[in-house]
Amino acid sequence: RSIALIGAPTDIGAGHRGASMGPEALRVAGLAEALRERGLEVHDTGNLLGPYNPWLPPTDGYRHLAEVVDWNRRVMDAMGEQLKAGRLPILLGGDHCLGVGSITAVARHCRETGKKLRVLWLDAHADFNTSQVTPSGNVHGMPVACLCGLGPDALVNLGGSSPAIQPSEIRQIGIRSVDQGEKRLVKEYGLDIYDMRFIDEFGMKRAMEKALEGVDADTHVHVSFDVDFLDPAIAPGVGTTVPGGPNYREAQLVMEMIADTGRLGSLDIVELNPAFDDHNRTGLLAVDLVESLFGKSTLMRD
Ligand code: DIR
Ligand code: MN
Ligand code: MN
Ligand code: MN
Repeated sequence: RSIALIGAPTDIGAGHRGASMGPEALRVAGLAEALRERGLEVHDTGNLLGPYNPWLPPTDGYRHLAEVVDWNRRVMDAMGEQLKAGRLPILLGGDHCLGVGSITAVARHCRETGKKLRVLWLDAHADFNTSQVTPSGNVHGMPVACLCGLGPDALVNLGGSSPAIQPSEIRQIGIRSVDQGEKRLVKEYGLDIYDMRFIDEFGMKRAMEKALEGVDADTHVHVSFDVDFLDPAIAPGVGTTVPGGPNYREAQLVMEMIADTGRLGSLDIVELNPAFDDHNRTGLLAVDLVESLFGKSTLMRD
């Protein structure tokens, strides 16, 4: 299987500057080399070019919406191109607003190839805000809502048909920060969420079994890995840390159980922010976890 790395160096949707340095931090941490060691062919397509971050306050509930749309179009096109070429694309973000472009491309690919889609959204946040309820105007808090058809026209219709996905196609894991108005929307749309309370009570194994239920040979699994999913004690290099996240072993189990399905078809690695990191520790951890996602066992099974 051949892999394409797509860098999207922007923090256009984030509340802190620095996720724009994420792609290079992942490269410096040895992402391509680690995947090659797994026997995979890796094409680093380099970085996409997009607008600079003007760092302005929100207008009508959104910060930098025009620039966010611009970046997402580029991401959607690049992801779509690699999927069409039969490669497994890895988006190196960049903040999580780019999940709109990435997953819109993946959803279209699934429609064209007759595959079922399962999105696994690994995150501390539900990312289901709208311009009405957002506490910040930052679009990285809105991508799941946009994908489900709730958001500004330019993002909701990025791929030409809205909504890009159904709530039934997504599972969220690790959630522990949901804003007040966002909670209501998440319930209304019926999102399937394995939050930290669920994980505390039933364990990560059970959460992942449920999140992967129904994944079969005809399923394309997309993983959208927001690095703030991880507990800040092991992953300080993100803009919006939230205490009480999955520890190292739980995170490894998540990746290994996804790898075991053999159905991984695309991946986002987003919100890595080297400006908050400690000697690229979080970048190195992300690479370690991605190795497991691509089948490396921590138990020396291979
Ligand atoms: C918060 C923070 N829920 C917001 N969101 C995210 O501004 O919407 N931080 N996704 O990473
Ligand atoms: Mn996120
Ligand atoms: Mn997050
Ligand atoms: Mn490793």
